[in-house]
Amino acid sequence: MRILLINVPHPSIGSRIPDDHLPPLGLLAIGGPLIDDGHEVRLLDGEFGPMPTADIVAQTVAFRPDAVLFGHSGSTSGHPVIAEISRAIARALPNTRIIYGGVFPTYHWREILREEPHVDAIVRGEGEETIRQLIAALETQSVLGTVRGIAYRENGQPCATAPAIVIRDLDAYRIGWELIDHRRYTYWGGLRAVVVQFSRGCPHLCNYCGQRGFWTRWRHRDPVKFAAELARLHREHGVRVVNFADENPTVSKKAWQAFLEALIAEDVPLILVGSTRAGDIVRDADILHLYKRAGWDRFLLGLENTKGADVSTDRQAIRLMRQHGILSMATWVVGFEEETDRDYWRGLRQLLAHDPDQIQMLYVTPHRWTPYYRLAAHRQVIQTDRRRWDYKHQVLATRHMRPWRVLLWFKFIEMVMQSRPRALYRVLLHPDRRLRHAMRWYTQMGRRVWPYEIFGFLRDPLRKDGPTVAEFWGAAQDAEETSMTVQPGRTEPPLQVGHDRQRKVQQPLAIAIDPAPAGDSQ
Ligand code: B12
Ligand code: SF4
Repeated sequence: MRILLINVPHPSIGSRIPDDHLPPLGLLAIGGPLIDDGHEVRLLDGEFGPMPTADIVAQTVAFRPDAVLFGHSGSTSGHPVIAEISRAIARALPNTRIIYGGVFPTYHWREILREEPHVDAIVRGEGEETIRQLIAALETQSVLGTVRGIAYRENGQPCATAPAIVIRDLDAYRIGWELIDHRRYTYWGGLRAVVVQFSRGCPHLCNYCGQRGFWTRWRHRDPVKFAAELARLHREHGVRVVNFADENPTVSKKAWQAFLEALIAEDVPLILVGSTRAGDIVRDADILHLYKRAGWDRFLLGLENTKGADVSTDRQAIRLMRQHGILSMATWVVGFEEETDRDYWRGLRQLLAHDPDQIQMLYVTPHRWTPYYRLAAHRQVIQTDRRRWDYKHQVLATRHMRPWRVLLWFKFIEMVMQSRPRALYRVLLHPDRRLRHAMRWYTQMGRRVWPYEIFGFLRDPLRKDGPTVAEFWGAAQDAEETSMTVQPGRTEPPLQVGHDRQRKVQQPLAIAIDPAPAGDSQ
């Protein structure tokens, strides 16, 4: 089959502010297995430019694909753009199949299949094996109901098939790196870059996060093979920066140390950046020198209420990272219902005491598949443009503070944190040249984000009479999420096709049929 993967231009800060663009790992991850199955696969990356819809349609028509595949990592806020572009492509190429995957469609399949008749099928959960099966079924015109892990229409009604089986061996599916020209993709201020995943999932259960539900169980790639792949990307394609897509790559100290040692042995000058938990940094105090030798320059840490570590662990982690020459970027979430000026003041003081190198302020954004959604279901939505549900816009009203006041605090905290003497010293005079570059690059982006966000606040109308979260997005779906891991000893449920309306208890998104505990953690 001729298959076109489309990465649409995303309207968010993460896509529009930096001059850099990272490769769309999710699409490359499904592209590799499809190429290996003998399909002719291309990637059209609309983030460059950004490409107007008309150009994307014209290039798609020129390729004459049998199937067009959509997915975006900024999934919820990217959906309106995917809806618009996929509709336009379906109009131009009515016989081409439109397939959609990723986090948002995984959970919003019912609405999408009801409201967007041009979408033929949705892949739910991790896509590598499922897309192979789906394309094979389309090619041989088999019944789609036999393909696990998809949603489609049967007799005009949206329905989902049995959950896909969790991929046990992540090394069995390769990334379709040949789909990109590495010279186009950069990060960290113009350095050639890739996004990779060492592991999938997370064993923790933070209530606002959907990682555990989506990936089902924590798994990791073979540490030595993974290090070899990074080294190859450097040697053959000149890649300098590796951005880890893992939420929690360090869950297993044993596997992580094996990876660090393997990468050190490869002796490649890579810059590694990603996220981890403060508790894992403290746990790994004795091997942090290996982190640095392998190339780690920065970790993003969710502070206190966002990653479940306590305040002293957060502070200790930041201190340990500094001792080892690793930058800390702290995320701080605002917009909780009862917040007052006093909370912001306290938060600022706590951030100052933590003294992270960089901060990223975010607005709490309830996704329907997380337990937090139930807690926020009654809250009033003030931002009904779904493209703005990207953590960088206030989407929910708070009881005691008007949105302009929240924004003032948001910007004030950022300003204090980035312009205090210690931060300025690190930006201007950091003794480590690599880290000085990183600090300067981030500060430059911050300077561009500021007017963008303030202009956006003035431009985008906020609703005073908005719906509640439950009215806006519909019923909670965390039951679907929490039922995703099959307990040891339980067997695989039978394959069945059913319509969502008749189902009271949601079916799991994916099942793990291996009863071993997640990964080889700890
Ligand atoms: C790397 C990353 C980025 C990179 C993006 C690089 C790139 N070009 O993709 C950068 C830093 C630029 C970024 C920016 C943003 N990001 Co981001 N990002 C991530 C991160 C850390 C990893 C994403 C990833 O690559 N995962 C690994 C791949 C393999 O998984 P995947 O994309 O889900 O794909 C798999 C399946 O979903 C499925 N699949 C996906 N697409 C498709 C398509 C088809 C057809 C099929 C069949 C299957 C399929 O198969 C794939 C393989 O199994 C996640 C957090 C996380 N750990 O997941 C956040 C995350 C995806 N980002 C998020 C957000 C909000 C954003 C921004 C909107 C932030 C902002 N305000 O600017 C922007 C959006 C712009 C953008 N370019 O993505 C949210 C999305 C939440 C949501 N539900 O919408 C996440 C989940 C973070 C979070 N904790 O909430 N991001
Ligand atoms: S927020 Fe982080 S630690 Fe918590 S469940 Fe999500 S990925 Fe895991």
